Amino acid sequence: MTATTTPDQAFNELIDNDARIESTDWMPEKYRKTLTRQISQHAHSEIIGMQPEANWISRAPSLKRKAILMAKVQDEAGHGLYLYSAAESLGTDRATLVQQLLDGTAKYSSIFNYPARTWADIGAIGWLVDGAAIVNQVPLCRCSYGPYGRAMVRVCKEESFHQRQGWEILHSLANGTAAQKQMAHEAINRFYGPALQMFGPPDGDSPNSEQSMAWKIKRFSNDELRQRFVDTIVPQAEALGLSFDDPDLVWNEERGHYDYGELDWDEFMSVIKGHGPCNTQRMEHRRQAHADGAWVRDAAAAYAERSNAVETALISA
Ligand code: BYC
Repeated sequence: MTATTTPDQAFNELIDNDARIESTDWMPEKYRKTLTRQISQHAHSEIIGMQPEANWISRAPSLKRKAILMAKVQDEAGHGLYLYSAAESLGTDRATLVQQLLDGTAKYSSIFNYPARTWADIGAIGWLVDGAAIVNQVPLCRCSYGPYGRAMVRVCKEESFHQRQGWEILHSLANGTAAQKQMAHEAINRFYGPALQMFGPPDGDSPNSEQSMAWKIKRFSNDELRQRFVDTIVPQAEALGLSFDDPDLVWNEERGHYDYGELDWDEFMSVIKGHGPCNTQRMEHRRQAHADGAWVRDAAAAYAERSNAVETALISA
């Protein structure tokens, strides 16, 4: 950067050189806005995503399974907290971001509006939902915005453990009784379509992708990542002795990838507009939890105020 470099030239130079933008750097308002949107929605997804699995903590089939599931759900809360911190570094405070979730103006991932009906669904969530999250988030470790990329490194490590625990649940069921194997089969097929939709709409219907890729927030398109995920899960399902019921899921020698059936995009749009099977339940639960936590926020604010007053008194003494 020279004395005559303008802030936007400096920004573009950092992007071109694959360097990081930090919170104190100048950035275009649209870059700040798109990142605040994506990171806060990612944080909301982690927090809402605790619900389907937390429902199963009391019904996990053994003490060991219960302890593992509790640790996973706690990890998701931690991911939400790192991500709210990363989003706040762009200038919007956490209370405002949380309010956007509570009043329904901010989205969270469509996948968490589906119920976890059986214990096998907990396996399917770990293997497929966390598996999809890993494929989406590994490239985000190289996101041009430093605080988001760095948060993703730890999140991805923890997601790997989550994915393994899901796979291990399914492995036990697939090698159990015929009824257990059937339960695993049904679970992975319930989550197959919704998990593929986690990557977002097809590229032609993704209004944010082009600019986000130019800014190196996203490194790959929605369809590229979805394909990468499909190519990963087919051999993994074979290793489990399970299969997906998608008749179009076949290896395409020419493309060197698996083809797969058209996803139900009308259903996806309906879910992200609030009409999925569990949207109402998820939001009611979150609003209640937020109201129940009011005394904790009030106590923390009162404590911070008192500490600041003591500090000011000491400085002026
Ligand atoms: N669900 O232009 P597009 C986890 C929205 S949690 C809902 O392609 P973009 C876990 C999109 O927001 C992991 N909405 O958008 C937690 C946009 O609407 P707005 C969650 C979706 O941002 C607990 C519109 O559709 N992961 O793993 O370029 C337990 C057009 O889309 C969805 C993340 O949040 C969707 N699936 O690309 C277990 C990853 N897809 O905002 C596990 C971070 C799209 O303009 N986010 N929309 O009103 C991303 O990578 C990107 O935001 C997306 C979408 C790929 C999701």
